[in-house]
Amino acid sequence: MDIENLLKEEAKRVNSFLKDILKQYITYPHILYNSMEYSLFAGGKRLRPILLLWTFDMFDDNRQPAYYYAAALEFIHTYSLIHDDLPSMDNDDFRRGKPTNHKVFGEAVAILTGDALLNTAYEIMVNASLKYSDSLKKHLAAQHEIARASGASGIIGGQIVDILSENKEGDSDTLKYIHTHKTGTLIKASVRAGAILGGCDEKSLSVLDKYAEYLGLAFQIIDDILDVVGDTEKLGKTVGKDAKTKKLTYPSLFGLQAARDKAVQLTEKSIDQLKYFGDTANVLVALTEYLCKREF
Ligand code: GRG
Repeated sequence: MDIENLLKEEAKRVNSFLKDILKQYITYPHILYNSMEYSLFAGGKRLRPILLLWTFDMFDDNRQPAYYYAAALEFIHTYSLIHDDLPSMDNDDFRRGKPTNHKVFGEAVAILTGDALLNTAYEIMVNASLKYSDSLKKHLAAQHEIARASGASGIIGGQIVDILSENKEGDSDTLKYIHTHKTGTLIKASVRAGAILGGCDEKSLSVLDKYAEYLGLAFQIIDDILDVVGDTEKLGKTVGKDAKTKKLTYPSLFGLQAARDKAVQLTEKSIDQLKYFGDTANVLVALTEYLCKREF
């Protein structure tokens, strides 16, 4: 299977949907539209939308409703990146290979752009549930997954603990909290929301839960490793920042080799879960293998 090409094609479809939907929700003020567009189309991998769509595909063939949720996830993810890069947070100059949003539009517009992306995501999802009101329960359940993952007990909780752990002696429980909340929670919500919208049964959902938990952890550990050994140009963001700000990461707590071993082990465990679905999960297996092969 040519997974790189499949991902490219899928990202193109997601991008085209994102472009259309952005115009439907905002045209004025121009600076806000330009700023939202700038960060949305600065070159993300579209991992969360693709996870949602490919999980959805395992249970349903009519993708149209799922695209709205895929877009909402990317809006929320992009907002979190813009806010994470702000001077009061990680103070980053580069993201997705381009100057960060506040470097281009200024801090006030960057904050408001994040707010606008977050709120528009909910507008998109609520409108989707009104459009497909015969499946209202599935839509509300999917929205609940995404809202929970984006909220206090999701990425925001993870971000707070992450910030408060800088320059401190860390421990593995705190590290696990940061990883599962800052990163894992939105990845898990992407998989769960896709499965729920597709109408999956309880057993499948609990298998996918485990799959996504292992995947989310592996993904963040690899991201931490790449911050040590990666290439700024290839990654599109400044590497070496975690060490500079004394962040609590898997390599800083356990060393690089242990981090590599853990990432491989978690990837294998996540792929094991997918065996339950047989060939239906082939693309998800290929995607999971591919993510682990990001150069580390
Ligand atoms: C609520 C402000 C706020 C933050 C929440 C998500 C988050 C916490 C911060 C963003 C920064 C960060 C390093 C998060 C960890 C998750 C992660 C590895 C994000 C990068 O995701 P990719 O690799 O990025 O999917 P692209 O650019 O490809 O979309």
